[in-house]
Amino acid sequence: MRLHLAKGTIALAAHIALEESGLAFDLVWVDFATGEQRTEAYLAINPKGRVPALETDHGILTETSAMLGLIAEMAPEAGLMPGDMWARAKVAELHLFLAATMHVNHAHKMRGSRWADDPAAHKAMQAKVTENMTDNAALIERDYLRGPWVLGAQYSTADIYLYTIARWLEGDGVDLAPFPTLRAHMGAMEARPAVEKAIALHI
Ligand SMILES: N[C@@H](CCC(=O)N[C@@H](CS)C(=O)NCC(=O)O)C(=O)O
Repeated sequence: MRLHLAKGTIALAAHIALEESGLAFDLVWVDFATGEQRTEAYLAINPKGRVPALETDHGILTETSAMLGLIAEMAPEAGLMPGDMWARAKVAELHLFLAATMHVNHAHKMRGSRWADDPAAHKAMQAKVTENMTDNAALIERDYLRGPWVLGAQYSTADIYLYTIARWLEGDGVDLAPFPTLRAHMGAMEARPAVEKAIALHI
């Protein structure tokens, strides 16, 4: 498999999952500084002009949640997806919250032009980022993170996805002091060899 990725992005989640899986993969770095994600060559891989994109023997995937699910299924021995039906539903629930709500709230800081052309509107969107991300972190701390992992004792792709977005919180102005379980989760993630190996390439 081949993962197209950029530093500081959600593509870290698929990268960590690949490291955890033990599957063979290559990395292809996309240069955001030159706008490579919008070039014809990259749009032929991912017409959305975003990372990650995962090239597989079956075709190309362009959504993080789908990639995490595929990687977990391809490497069942890595134990990234619970066997229990309800636990899998809770993983899906958090994946969707992270993708559709929290990632979008974060994107209002740098990518306001997706939603408005008026610079004043961009400023107004940026002004909400800290508040929205703090609210999202509080919800996760209270309702999603059983500790030490999202599901309690069992590690899963939800932990990988959550960690990737949690890395953005301080930069978004969120004070992590009121979120001890989330802070412990980040520390536990960083103690995993696969995570350590992946994040070393994202500094
Ligand atoms: N729903 C997609 C979102 C992907 C996404 O928004 N990626 C951002 C980086 S975090 C991107 O590539 N942005 C480039 C741009 O907007 O030009 C996923 O979860 O994989």
